[in-house]
Order: sequence, then structure tokens, then C-alpha cells
Amino acid sequence: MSTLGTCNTTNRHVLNWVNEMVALCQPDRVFWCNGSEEEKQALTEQAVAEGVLIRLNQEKLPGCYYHRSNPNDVARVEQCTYICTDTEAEAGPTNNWAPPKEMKERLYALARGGMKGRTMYVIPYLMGPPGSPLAKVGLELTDSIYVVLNMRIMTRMGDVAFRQLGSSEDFNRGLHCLLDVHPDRRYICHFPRENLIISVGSGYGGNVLLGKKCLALRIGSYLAQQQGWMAEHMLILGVESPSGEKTFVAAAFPSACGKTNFAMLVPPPRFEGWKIWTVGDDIAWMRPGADGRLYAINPEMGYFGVAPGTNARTNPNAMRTIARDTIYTNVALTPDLDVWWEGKDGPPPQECLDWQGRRWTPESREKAAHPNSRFTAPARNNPALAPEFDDPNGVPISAIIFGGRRATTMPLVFEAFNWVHGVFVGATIGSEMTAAAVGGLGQVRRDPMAMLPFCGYNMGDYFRHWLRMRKRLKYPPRIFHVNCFRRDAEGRFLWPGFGENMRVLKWIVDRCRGRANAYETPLGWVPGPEDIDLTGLENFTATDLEKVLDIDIEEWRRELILQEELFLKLYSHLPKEMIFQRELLVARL
Ligand code: OXD
Ligand code: MN
Repeated sequence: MSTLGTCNTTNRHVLNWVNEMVALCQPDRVFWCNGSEEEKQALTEQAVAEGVLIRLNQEKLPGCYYHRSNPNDVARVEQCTYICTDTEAEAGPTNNWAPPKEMKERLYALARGGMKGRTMYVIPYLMGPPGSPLAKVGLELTDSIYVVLNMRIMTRMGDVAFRQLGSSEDFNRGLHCLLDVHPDRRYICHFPRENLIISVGSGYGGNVLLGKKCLALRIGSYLAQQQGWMAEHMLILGVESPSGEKTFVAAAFPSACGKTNFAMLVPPPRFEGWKIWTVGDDIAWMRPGADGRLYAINPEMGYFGVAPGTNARTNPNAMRTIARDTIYTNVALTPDLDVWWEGKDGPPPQECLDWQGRRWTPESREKAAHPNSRFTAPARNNPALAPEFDDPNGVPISAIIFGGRRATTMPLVFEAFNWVHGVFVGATIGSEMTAAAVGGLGQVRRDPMAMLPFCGYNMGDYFRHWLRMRKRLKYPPRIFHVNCFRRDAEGRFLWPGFGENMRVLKWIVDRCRGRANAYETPLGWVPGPEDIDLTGLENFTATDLEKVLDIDIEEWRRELILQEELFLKLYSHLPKEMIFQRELLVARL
């Protein structure tokens, strides 16, 4: 007899909370997920029968399914995202804030009876390798079968979480109700003090896969500050040299600025024998190790990546990763049940259905795939998945790289003078906005440490936490800034990017290992003309390198004024070090 859907824990804290939420939401059925293969099969079939998923061409894409979201619900909604702390100052001026009691009342009123006629799925999940001192348990209750199937890819879902939890009450409580998926009734709310998340009115990944942005970053950053570790919006990768030397780096770029591509980089032919290993593509949890270095784990188990622009040139490993067992959301659907998006390999299909299910041809004016259309794919599919992926201790980080999408001003790469200066560099990241969040496309906004939408407390205090971490590290990582998106006056990209970023990465690794040159500039240490290997790079000369590394003092004067805006906003909580660093930069310029 099948035991699918039955409860598998005696943890009374879990049982009590589930009972409370069942009484509130009044679902017709409660289904406890165990994470098994059998359960996946059954729920996938059910999702197909309900029309939530479409089975794709199983010869071309084995195990792959397709989902279209409500057209009003295709990206993170920062304006509906709240941090509910006792005081507004705790959440800080970069977050929406609401008093916890008031917000809970409003959300409970919305959720009351909200699952009538529906099934509540209970998802136990683990963020991080089993047994890791950094791993955290979450429990998500949702009425979306799409969420269940995505969470199964993105986290270690099922009984593994209950085993890690034992009889403890230390787990994140997450309630998700679709309701009528209406923007007026859409709230993504975090209660850091109670380790609680309530998300209603959305079905979009970033708003509803609660382990990801909500727990791993917003609640995670709050817990990290309390407990002396770091929860960051960073990829983690390992660079292996032909002699087998491995160096790990973490990198923070704002959403949809190429973290997944960077994390899965394939070195160009010039770097034969070099290998890049992916540990993670979006989130890093890091803590000081006994040896005084900073160790990082990736709490996730899969990739929730942006599809448009992904192809065999920009990210061959992603193409292999998403060839099976993947859920595609809001891409285009071809007549033979294959998927397509702008920037995929090969010519566009003669005809297909766009992300809203409307007929599309190459003559159509609108895009076939939504610019924020996504794939959800298991990390295990990645041919370059780091052997250290499951290591409970994580990997030692030698460099932290900050980056943004900037057409001007920011050189290809520079190294900060020291940790405190590096924190200033991270705190002042600017980036052109992308489709990952609703609104403001293309405008430069300050996105400190790429955490603006994800910091679960006052950003000024977050900078202070970064500064304090320095004291707990004997060997702090070196800090760098990169910009792969600089353009010339005609709007053409100055740097080829993608696999060629290996050349920048090699300089970074060599700097960490004390064997690469640089010269001092007002911004930090910059590679000289000889220091970036250009061998085998077609149509790119030493003059081009000069251009992409150039520091224009006039542009920097303007940049300083733009940076000032954020500091004024955060002034009451801004650590003095940030103001001193700014003064030093002004003096150097
Ligand atoms: C993401 C994001 O989905 O940052 O990773 O929006
Ligand atoms: Mn992200």
C-alpha cells in the first residue's frame, strides 16, 4: 500500500504548527511530502492532469516539463516584500516595513479559508549539506503543486530535513497561499524574530520558493548577523589549475547579471588543463573556520536560472544541465513540444506559442519568451558540479568578487586595498536594473553587495556586520570588483565576457596567491597591460584592454555623487568606516 502523503514525523513543534495553519487555511486535504522518486512521479502526473504542467517532448528533453505563470506574476515584486521587525529602524530605509502584529493580522485574514477545496502540501526541506553546521531546516506549507515540484529540485526536500531537525523547534516556518494570484493581494512578508515567512497571492519562484530568497537571504542574513556568519547573494566556484591547485572564490552580482554563467564558466582553449567547478550559482552561506579562513556552502540543490541568452556559447554547462529533469517557466513552446527563448542556439522556430500561449512567429513584435523566463534544474545535472558540493564544512574562500552591469565608469577589474576598502566597494555597487524584478529596467541603482532586495535588516548594520567579520578572520579573502558590461560610444560591449572571463579570473587567483602584478590607481589595484593574458583572443588588442580598464576621472566625480545618495539614505546607521573610505576615495581622485 502506498504511504504517499502521510505524515512522517513526531516532532511536536512541526505537528502543532501544521495543525494551526490547517485550522487557518482549511484545506480539503493535507499532503506530507517525503521527497521520494515515487512521490515525484505521482505529483508530476497530477500536475499534468491539472494543467499546471505540460509534458515536454520526452525524446528531446527527458523528464522536462513546462509551466506558464499568470501574466501578472512573472518576477519578484519588491514593492510587495516586507520585513516585519518590531521597529522600522531594524528593517532600515531600503526595506518595506510593517509592524509584525498588524501585518500578521492582515495576512491571516487573507489566508483564512484560503485553501478551501484545495490541498495543502507540507514540504520539509534542508538548506545546505546534511550535518553541516551551517545547514538550516525549513517547513513550507503551500497549496501550489508547482512549488512542491520546484522545491524538490531547489532544496534537499523530504525526510532528510526531519532527520536533521530531530525534536528541535529550530526551523523556519513558511506559509504560502496562492489565493487568487492578484497583485492587490500579494505580500511576501518576513518575520525575522520568529523565523517566519508568509507569502500570499503569487506563484513566481522568487516569491514562493521560500527556501531561496526568503529564507536563505532575508531571514538568513538576519540570523547570520545574530550568530556571526554571512548569508550572501553570491555564486561560489573553484578554479583548478593544470597542476591541480584549487582556489575558491565567491561573487556577488545583482539579479540577472550573469552569476549562473560565471559559476559554470568553461575556460577557452588558451586555458587548456584549467577547470572551473561550480559550487553554487546564487547563494553562499559562509562562516569562519578553525584555521582563520572563511568557509562557504551553497545551501541550494538546484539552479533557478534566467533562460533568455543561455546557449552553447554563453553557458554550455547550463545547456547540458537543463537537458533533462528541468521545469521551464514562461519560455516559448514549439509545436513539437520543445522549448525556445531569445538567444537560444539555432534559428528561431517558424512558429511557436509565446510565454502567454499566443501564436508567435519571427515577425512578431513581442518576445516569445518572457525576459525573466526561467529554468529550474538539479545541480547534479551540472557536468562541472564541484566534488566539494556536499562537504558539510564548505570550501575555503580566497577571493570575494563584487560586480554590476555598468555601461560606463567601472573598469573591467580592480582589487580593493584591503577588507574595509572592499566592504566600501561592495557597499557602493551600482547596476542597471534587469527583468528579475518588476520596474525600472535599465536604470542604474545602488545595490550594495547585490543584497538590496534581500537584506533582512538595516543595510547600515549589515555593513557593520561585514566590518566585524574581519576581526573573526585571520586570512580574510581579498576583495575585487569586476564589470563585464562596459560599452563603447556606439553601445558595443568592450569585453567579450562569458568563457573569456577566465582571463580575469586567472589574474584574481594569481593575485590571491601573490604571483600577479598590478598598479595602484585611485580605485584600487588594476592589472597592467601585461597582466591579463590575451593570447588567442580574437579581435581584441592591447588598446582594447586599455579602454576596458580605463578610469575616467570625470565619470568618477559623477559616480561619487550618485553613491552619496545611498549613504545619505542610510546615514543614521552607516558605520564611520564607510564615510572615511569615501573621503579617502575623494582625496585619491
Ligand atoms: C534570482 C534573483 O532569481 O536574484 O536569483 O532574482
Ligand atoms: Mn539571485
